[in-house]
Amino acid sequence: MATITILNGPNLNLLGKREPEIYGHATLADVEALCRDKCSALGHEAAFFQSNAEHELIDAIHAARETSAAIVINPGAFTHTSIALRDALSAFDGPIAEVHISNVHAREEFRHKSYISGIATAVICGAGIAGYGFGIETVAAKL
Ligand code: CA2
Repeated sequence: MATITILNGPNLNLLGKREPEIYGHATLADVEALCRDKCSALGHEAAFFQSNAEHELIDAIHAARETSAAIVINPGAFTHTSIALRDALSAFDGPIAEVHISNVHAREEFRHKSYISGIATAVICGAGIAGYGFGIETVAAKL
């Protein structure tokens, strides 16, 4: 059994509370339940964390170096801005799945650029919250 860390970035605490036409009706609690179920079905443990603060996500990635075999991350808008998050993920040895609920490539131009994709093992977008499950399956298959 391994621990898979699932990280969510800024504003994802608002899931299900606004913009359902883009992000659907599921809440972050629903995402957490999906991730815990998927990890446990695969014989692994989930560590789930959301923060609106870049440094807290970086600290969680550093902590995962000691505690986790894989990371699934939806970096939210930090995807498109944060070299610091990319550098932290680069220092993680295990597989990393980058997940986006929406299809960022069908949205505004500024969402087409990801600082994370180049160091991720897999990138999943546009599958709704099911993408977290696909991300967990993908990283678990590499453990
Ligand atoms: O599609 C995704 O999962 C995103 O990572 C979500 C980010 C966005 O900045 C990325 O470009 C794509 C935004 C998360 C904000 O989520 C909200 C949910 C409900 C209401 C408002 C924001």
